[in-house]
Amino acid sequence: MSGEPNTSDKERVIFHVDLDAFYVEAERQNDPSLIGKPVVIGGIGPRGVVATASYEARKFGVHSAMATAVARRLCPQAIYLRGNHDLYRTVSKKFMNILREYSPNVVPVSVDEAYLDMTGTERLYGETIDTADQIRKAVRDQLGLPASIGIGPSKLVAKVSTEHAKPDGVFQVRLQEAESFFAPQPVRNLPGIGPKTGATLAKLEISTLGQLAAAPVGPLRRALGPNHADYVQRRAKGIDNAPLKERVKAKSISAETTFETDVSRHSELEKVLKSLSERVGTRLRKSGLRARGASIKLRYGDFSTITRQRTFVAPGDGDQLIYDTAHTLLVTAMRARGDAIRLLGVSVTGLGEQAAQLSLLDQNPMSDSDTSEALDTIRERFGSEAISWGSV
Ligand code: TTP
Ligand code: MG
Repeated sequence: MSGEPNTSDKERVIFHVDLDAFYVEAERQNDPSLIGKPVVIGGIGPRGVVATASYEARKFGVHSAMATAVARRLCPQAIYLRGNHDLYRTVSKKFMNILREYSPNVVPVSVDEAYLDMTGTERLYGETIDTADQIRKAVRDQLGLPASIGIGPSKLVAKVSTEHAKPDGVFQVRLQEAESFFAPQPVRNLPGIGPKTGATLAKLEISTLGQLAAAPVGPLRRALGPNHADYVQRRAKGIDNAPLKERVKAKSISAETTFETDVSRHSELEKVLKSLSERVGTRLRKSGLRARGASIKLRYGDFSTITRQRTFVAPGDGDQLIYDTAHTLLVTAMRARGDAIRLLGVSVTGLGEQAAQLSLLDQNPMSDSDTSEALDTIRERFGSEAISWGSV
């Protein structure tokens, strides 16, 4: 272990629970003929993207964020489905409720994953690994879904452990093992290291977490900035003292972009507005929440900034709903002031879990949120930094 002390005296026991091939397994509950077969869920149109694939299909190289057209070439025998987002949301709620029976401290982080603080529960449930198996059994018995659990002294180590537990297993890493568990792993396995940081580290000839942990701090700070460098280096050693509940749940989700040169052409602004709406929609759906409204932010060439907000007819999470609302706001704002725009932003507001209060409008089986779902993965993969709007 490194010389850095852990701030708490007692080793924490954190579970990271994540359902296996969630959308596929949820579909299999409705249609058992899908069991054991390669199944791919995502957009099935020409520009469709894979949301997830069953483990049978993953053997052929199919994965999230891949173009469905490529998946079809790799695994033509798979069954291709568009998916049903309302079903996943309902199942997700039941899943979280099962977890809450095992710990008062459950923090959902996406539709199919949550952290549980299980510190000090040994006397209650017995061995830690056995408790994890009890939870997996409860999820399997009540929902028919396979879950994997990573156990660690922190959220970070628990989350990385889950990847080693999958599919349908448990994997535990103790505090004193964390650094050596991380050392041989590629830097991209560390949550928070995306393609951009990965590429920067590659230039410094850092490819594993062990190399990152041992790297001289000077060049690392110059490349990543001092705060980020120190942060990732600490995490590369498996050190993470973050509390389970780090911050209050986001009240809004936003995306914005600054143009290289100010833009006044309507068609160009619409194009960017569409992409921003899709980015926000992706993150919203992955969070499992719905929004009550959307807002836009405009900054003009003289740096004056305005925001405009509008409430939806009913809570929703679809790209089209977000875009249409943002577009109306943009058109109105541009009518009032037609100056060139330096920055454009979109956000969704009033986030909450409104699945139980679906309005009639929302019950269209081919809802906007279903179609948007399929496009989510690619956007997540490439992130906002990957997109340069200057050339749109
Ligand atoms: P994940 O937990 O990342 O993936 P998974 O549950 O399908 O497979 P596993 O955990 O066993 O690796 O995501 C949960 C669901 O979220 C997934 O079933 C589909 C959806 N999803 C997207 O829509 N876009 C994405 O980019 C990813 C990664 C997931
Ligand atoms: Mg999962």
